Amino acid sequence: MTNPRHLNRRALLGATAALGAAGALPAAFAQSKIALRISTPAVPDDWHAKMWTVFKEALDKSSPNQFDVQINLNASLFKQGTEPAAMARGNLELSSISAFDIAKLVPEFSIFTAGYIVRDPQHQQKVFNGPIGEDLFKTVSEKMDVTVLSTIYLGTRQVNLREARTVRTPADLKGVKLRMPGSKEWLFLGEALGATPTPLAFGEVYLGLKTGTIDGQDNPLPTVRAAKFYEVTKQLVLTNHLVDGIFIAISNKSWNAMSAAQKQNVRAAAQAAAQYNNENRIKEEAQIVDFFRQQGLQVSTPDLDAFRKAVQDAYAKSEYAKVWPNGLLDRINNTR
Ligand code: KDO
Repeated sequence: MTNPRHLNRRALLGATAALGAAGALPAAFAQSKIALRISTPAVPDDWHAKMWTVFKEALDKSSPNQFDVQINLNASLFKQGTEPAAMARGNLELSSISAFDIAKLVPEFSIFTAGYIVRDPQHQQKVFNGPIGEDLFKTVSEKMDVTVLSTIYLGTRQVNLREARTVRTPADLKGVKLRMPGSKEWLFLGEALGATPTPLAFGEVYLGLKTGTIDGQDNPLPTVRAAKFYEVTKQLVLTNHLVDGIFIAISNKSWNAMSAAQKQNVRAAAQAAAQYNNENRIKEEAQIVDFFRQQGLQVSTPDLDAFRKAVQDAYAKSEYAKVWPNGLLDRINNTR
């Protein structure tokens, strides 16, 4: 009988000799692939998690054997909100960063953390894919050492409560412990909505709702479905308070080391991912409310003028608005 160990060794020696004769190692063996580590808190079933597979497939097709795309979901590589620092230090190549992350280092970007400014997903894409985005992303690159590649529509944020209550105006959210992600920019938004904001990482929200350490949370409806928050809440209040965006960004260290052709392919892959996410999310948002009703949730619409006025007033009076460049709000409003 042939000893399989010998066979394997012989086969391996033969293969090595053949490679030597050919004079070059295939790229996969030559350790020349550029590692692109991605970290995101997104849950697997959300569109901004699935979009990374679109990114990877697009890049594998346009640049075969050049990139090793590693997708890490559920904040398994870096904690939510720590990705920009990890990218600046060169410990992470790619992530989707929020306006709130950016506002910490580029204060004027806080205009996009304010409620009721961006009107809808189309408005958002026009703002960020036009001159306003171009200017701001230049500053982001200078101050954060990351390059923004595309704008992802995360969805329109709504209030989601553990126990049903009547909510017509922000005053009706008084005392409600509303979970927000953990930064002062996020907490301010919760406060502007009339609630008592409570910081918590995204990965801890389900349990917080289940056990009652928080009374509610805010997120876009596709995320409420994908993260299964509907299992532990009883009401959706359709406040439409933030047309939210995240931005696919790559560390400048990695970006600057790429050839022009590689840069073009990476950017195209990020744009394909954005298109996939944006189309699917917009389609889902248009018909998702029925799903929640079927799950037994109450879905209510508050006095939107009252919410808009309270939130806009809170921002206008805040320290944030003081650093918004003159004319930026008008330029955003006039983008059509
Ligand atoms: C959240 O923590 O509520 C949030 O929606 C904030 C976003 O900026 C983004 O980090 C998102 O979570 C995660 O990608 C999970 O969907």
